[in-house]
This record gives sequence, structure tokens and C-alpha cells, in this order.
Amino acid sequence: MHLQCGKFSLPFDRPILMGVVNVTPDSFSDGGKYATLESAVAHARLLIEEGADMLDIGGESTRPGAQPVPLDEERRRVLPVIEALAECGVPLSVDTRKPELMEEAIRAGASMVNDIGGLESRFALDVLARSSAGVCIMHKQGDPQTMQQNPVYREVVSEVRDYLAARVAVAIDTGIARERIVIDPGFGFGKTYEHNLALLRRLPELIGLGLPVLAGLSRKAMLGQITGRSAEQRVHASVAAALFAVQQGAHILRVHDVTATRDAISVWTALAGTIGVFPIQTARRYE
Ligand code: HH2
Repeated sequence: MHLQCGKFSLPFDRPILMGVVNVTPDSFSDGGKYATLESAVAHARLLIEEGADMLDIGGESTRPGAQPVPLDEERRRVLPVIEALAECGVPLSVDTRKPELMEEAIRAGASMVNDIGGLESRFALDVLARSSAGVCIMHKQGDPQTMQQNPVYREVVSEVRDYLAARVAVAIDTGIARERIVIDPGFGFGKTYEHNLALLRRLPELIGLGLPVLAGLSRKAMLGQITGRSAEQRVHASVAAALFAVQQGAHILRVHDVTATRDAISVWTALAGTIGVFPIQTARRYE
């Protein structure tokens, strides 16, 4: 299996690390740290140096309770960062729900779209179909403003799996090749602690759909519920969760802490003898 995104082809012979670059004043774990063009680009370059295989660049926080960001403001935050990094050598993903921005970001150099809206907009589907970009289709229940108030499922794992399978079928029908698609259960997006746990423990049921699975657990509230620590203090907890996700079959890990995650996965895969050694020196370029 491999992921085709723009000019890049990513094999899944080892876990892929997607480093998070939040160009926002209010993200839940790093809000305000990378809100300027200079700080965002410097952080992105640092993540690449640390061994990020790809970057996810976002201009709207989608933490529970977050206010929506107008298109013009999101554009102003994200596009200059993508333009500045267009030749950085790793695929750039744009984390947005807005089809206009998806299109502009692809034009500016993004190779992937990360749509927490599950590619439900017709416009977004058409933008993707017209491009060669990869796409991450994520499940969420409700909208960030209210999604954590009372999430209810009949059976969370089968509902999320069936939703993703249906969205993938629509995407393929629209002309987006299967090799360009990644799926994501959307940890924390309209899910209680128990829902998140069920999805993680039964991740193999999503893997069974035959598509690469992205897991975004980094610094999330469920880790705070386990450890009692604040978002900035959840690095070790995030690494443990990332290792567990890999064991459960996750292909891509969306992480804030690249060095820590990379070291842990390197050691774990070397010791387990499953995927072979994965030292930072072998961070690769895909073109
Ligand atoms: N989580 C966040 C944002 N985007 N995209 C995918 N595909 N999967 C995720 O789990 C996911 C995501 C939330 O994390 P972060 O970007 O750090 O925070 P914020 O939304 O507050 O900017």
C-alpha cells in the first residue's frame, strides 16, 4: 500500500509522521506559538529536521468550543506558510474545511487536503477530483462549537466505519483515486472518553477497510483524563498513545512532538523486528 499525493508517493513500510503546524492564536495545545508567518515556517522546518515525513498546516482551531474562522482570515494565516514551504521536500497537507482554501492551497503547493468535515461538501469533492492531491477523510459528530456536549452513538465503531466507507465510496465515485485517500476516526471529535477508547482498541476494524488510517491522538483531552496533565505536559502520554496506535495498525500519526514520537517508534520497531530500524538519518524524500 502507498499514498499518492500530488508529486509524492509515500510507501507504508513504516509509520508515517505528520507534524502539526497550527498557524492559529487559539489551538488547544500550542495556540499562539506559531501564529506568525516567521514562527510557523521556522517551526515547520524544525519538524522536518526532526524527521517529520509530512506536515499538516492549519489556520482554524477545531478544538471543542472553538469559534469558526472567516475564510479571508484562514487564507491570510495559511497560504503564505504553504507558499514559503512549497519546496521543502516533504508533502504539505492543508487542514481546512473550506473548499475555496483547499483549492488555493493546492495551487500554492499543498499536496494533500485534511478535511475534518469528511469531504461532505460537493465543492470540496470537485476540488479534489480536479487535482492530484491526497485527502484525509475524517469522521466527526457535530461541529467543534458543540460536539463534546453530548455525543451519542448506537455503536460507535461500526457507525464510524460505515460513515468512512460511505464517504470513501462517494469520493471514488467523484473521480478521486483510492490511492489518494486516507481515513481517520477523528479522536475527540464528538466522542466521549469511552468512544475514543473503543475506536482505538478496535482500530483493526477500520484498518479492515483496506485504506491507510491516520490517528490523531497527540496531546488530546483523553490523555489528560488518564494522566491529569495539561495539553503542554502530554508529550509522554502522546508517545505512548502513538505506539499503541501503531500496534493497532495505524499508518500515519498526526503529532506535535516529532522527535519524541520518532525515537519511540524507532526503538519499538527495531526491538520488535517488525519494520526494521528507522533512525532519523534515514528521513527520506519521496520524489
Ligand atoms: N485533530 C485536530 C486537528 N485536525 N485532523 C485529523 N485528520 N485528525 C485529527 O485527529 C485532528 C485533525 C486537533 O488538533 P490540533 O490541530 O492540535 O488542535 P486545534 O484544532 O485546536 O488547532
